[in-house]
Amino acid sequence: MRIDPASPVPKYAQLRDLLLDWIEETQLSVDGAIPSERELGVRYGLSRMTVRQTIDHLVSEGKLYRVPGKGTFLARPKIEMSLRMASFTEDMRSRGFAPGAQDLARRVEAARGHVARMLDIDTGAPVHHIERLRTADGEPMAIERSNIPLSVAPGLAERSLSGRSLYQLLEDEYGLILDSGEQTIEAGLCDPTDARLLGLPPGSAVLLLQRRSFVNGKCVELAISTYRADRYQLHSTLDPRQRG
Ligand code: 16G
Repeated sequence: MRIDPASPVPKYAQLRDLLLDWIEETQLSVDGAIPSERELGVRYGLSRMTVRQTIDHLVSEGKLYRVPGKGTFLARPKIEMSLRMASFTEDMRSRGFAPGAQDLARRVEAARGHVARMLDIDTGAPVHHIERLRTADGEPMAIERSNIPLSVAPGLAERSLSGRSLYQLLEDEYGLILDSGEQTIEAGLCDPTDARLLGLPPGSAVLLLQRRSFVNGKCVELAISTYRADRYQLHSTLDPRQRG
């Protein structure tokens, strides 16, 4: 395959496709090196600047990473975001990662505006606010900010969550088995505080998730979470029976 100078597709975009094909065909392993910018320029008859533009795009998409002075390498594949009711702990375990949680903040506060509306409780009603940095094999993946009405889990503030699953605790200690949920996912940019916690440059792309979980129609958790967009992707199966 060659670069087509007559194509309306810019050369850097053609090289992107060629490079991705090459990675697939050679079954390049994770952390495997791609050819140097000079080699790619010679191989495809492209200027160094065009090659750099292609690599820059693939790096910002999280497909490749650079090591200064060493070269450019294939990044790990992204994790498919679970669209099930699973807890972070279950999700990570099912993928072979060790789940972790670092407490960032825990307090009981009066529900206001959006939180009260989403939990369907009175303004001013007390809620547990729990902020945790979630890790997989020790690597920061997400920041989860959960709001749980005090009335559904009294005494939760005194229970340690370190090394423990929140969903498991709700089930074991309060008999709360989540039976339905809804979730919205949107793109966002990471603020400096979250960026530092997640080990990302400020302003990096993130996925913003809002999840409501229910037991018998009652909302027991509103979680507003920030997930690393360089480590997660969404995947869904498409059911043709649902057309129209
Ligand atoms: C999931 C949930 C979160 C919940 C957490 C409990 C999102 C998008 N999803 O990550 O709402 O608090 O699981 O995990 O935030 P745990 O049981 O491992 O503590």
